[in-house]
Amino acid sequence: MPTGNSSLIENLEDLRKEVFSALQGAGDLRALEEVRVRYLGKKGAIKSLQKGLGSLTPEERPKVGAQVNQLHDEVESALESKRDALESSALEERLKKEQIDISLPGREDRPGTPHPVSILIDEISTIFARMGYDIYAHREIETDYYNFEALNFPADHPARDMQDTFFVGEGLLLRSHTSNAQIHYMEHQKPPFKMITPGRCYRCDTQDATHLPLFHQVEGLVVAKDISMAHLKWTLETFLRELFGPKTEIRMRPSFFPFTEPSAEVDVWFEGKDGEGKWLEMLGAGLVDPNVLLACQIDPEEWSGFAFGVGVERLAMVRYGIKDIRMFYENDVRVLRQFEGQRQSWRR
Ligand code: 2NM
Repeated sequence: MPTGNSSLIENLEDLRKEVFSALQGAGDLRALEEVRVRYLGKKGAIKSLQKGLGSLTPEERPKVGAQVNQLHDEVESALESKRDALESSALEERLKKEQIDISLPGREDRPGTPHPVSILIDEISTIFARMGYDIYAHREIETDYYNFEALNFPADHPARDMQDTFFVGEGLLLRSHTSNAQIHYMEHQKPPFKMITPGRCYRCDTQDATHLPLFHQVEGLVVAKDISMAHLKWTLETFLRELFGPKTEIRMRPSFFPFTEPSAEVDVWFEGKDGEGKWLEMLGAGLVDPNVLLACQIDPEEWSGFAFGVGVERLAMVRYGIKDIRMFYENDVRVLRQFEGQRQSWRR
């Protein structure tokens, strides 16, 4: 550093120019910080000057000292205002970049719709509730006793086969029908009674257009005095006319189920669009076998009953014209959204 008052002052002038041009050139906060360290930092040029004041004569020291300090303060405040300017332009840029285009269309609020199987279970439950039936649900994981034995399925019945039922270990299986719920119900309820039981069932079927390993049933059971096939037929006709319209015709054909005697298949007459109609098999039904009542401590000499069962997916396929049962569970919203609020033509 040159000694002597005038050259030091000249040096100060050069330094001032240098600092201010560096400040001007700082394009962002990082560059500005570098400038600050270079001139005001511990080893910076202005700090070194302040330290060098000690080598001046006592006469020079106050005057030069004042000028160095003044330069220090000027640079400090210039730095500060430059920092403010850089910060606010950075903020402005960010706000511009993150601006929300309020002219864009909003995201639509699309709540789900009830599944067609749920719609049908609700409708069926409503129809039977209005006729005074209890709506009762029970377990899906069941013992052999409640799924087969109490229902009069013989030990060698094909429905008990590995092919037909999912065994889940420890003597438990996934129920193959909802009838287990009716055994539980009868163990706690004294006749007379009317009940239906909706729910999930499982069969070890290979999937195709009409079979899935999981499906839904609604089964009904009435136990009272002197129940006959006439009560059964009237009940199913009334139910199916509520569901499919007042002109609905049904017919019953003899059949076989282990838990009923006699047993029947119930067909419904459907008019096609082309004027051609056909009978479609919709339900199974019959008078409750005395062995089933006995298993539940109900005296078959005193009480009699009818029972029926219907596949909900099958009903929904007929009602909505769906040709493949798998469409119910592929979760394609274009399929599933069609049914909500769809009114049947005979309903007011
Ligand atoms: C059907 C067909 C015929 C039925 C029988 C019983 C019970 F518990 F009373 F024994 N529940 N469900 C039954 C009878 C079910 O489904 C096609």
